[in-house]
Amino acid sequence: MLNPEEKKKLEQTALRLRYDLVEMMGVGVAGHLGGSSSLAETMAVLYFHQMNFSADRLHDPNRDRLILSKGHAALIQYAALCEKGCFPREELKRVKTLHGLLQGHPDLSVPGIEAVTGSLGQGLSIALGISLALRLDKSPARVYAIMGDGEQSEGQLWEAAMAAVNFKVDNLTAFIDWNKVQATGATKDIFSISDLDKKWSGFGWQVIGVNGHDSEAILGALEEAVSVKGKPSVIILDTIKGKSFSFAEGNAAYHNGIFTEAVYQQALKELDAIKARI
Ligand SMILES: Cc1ncc(C[n+]2csc(CCOP(=O)(O)OP(=O)(O)O)c2C)c(N)n1
Repeated sequence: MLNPEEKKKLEQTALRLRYDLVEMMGVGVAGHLGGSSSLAETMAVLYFHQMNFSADRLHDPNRDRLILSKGHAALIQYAALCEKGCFPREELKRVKTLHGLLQGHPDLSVPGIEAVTGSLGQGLSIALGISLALRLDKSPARVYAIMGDGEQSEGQLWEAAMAAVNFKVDNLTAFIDWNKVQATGATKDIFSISDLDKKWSGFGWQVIGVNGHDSEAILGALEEAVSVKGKPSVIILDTIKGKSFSFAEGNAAYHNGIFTEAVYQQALKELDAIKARI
């Protein structure tokens, strides 16, 4: 569990990641704000507390791996990797430009990125393959995979879900960012997938539900996941798409939205208000 100082630090880290998101969004260019901001606390907990991951040991065979299966939310992973010192801050401003390091979806040329993702449904299979390889190597490393709730309609991930149970993989923890909105509207209206928890437990996974904006709760879920032996765990993060930006919360328009100058300024103002409180 976290002491008050650690908890505050993680909240401040999540806030810093959201400032980075605003910097990368800039003005007049589309960016995936919504599904990035819903993951700020999870990224803060994983990269800044949980994972054995360091910018100066990117090729350590025993590093923990994070696969962002919902690769369109790359901005939040770029923010975390930048804050970890994997590349210079100037790259944030060059995001999605022709000669920039950081493209619209995760790519292996970015220090700290472990897999190319963006075609939804594939990340869990990749994470499972890595988990099996690490087990063969008797490595203590753990693998984390983050999926979206809209992504749950992709068939391939259910094949990986069955395989992970078949192979009794317990060094793999998956997340579902249950933010209830996908690209063009509410997930339930586009491809309704009820009882996610029962589906995953029916497939044999340990299922843990948690408030995805509470760092301490996320950490508690991770501790539970690590303690489960002989099967994989999935943490269902109850989140708000666009969290911390009032105009974007629950709003599909900011799945891949564009900031005007006024909205950009409002985004900064809203983060400044949070900063004053924590
Ligand atoms: C195979 C595939 N089909 C369609 C898309 C286009 N697409 C990008 S994001 C998205 C919605 C994803 O929703 P969700 O998984 O809920 O992500 P989040 O809301 O967390 O951003 C879609 C359909 C894609 N990237 N890959």
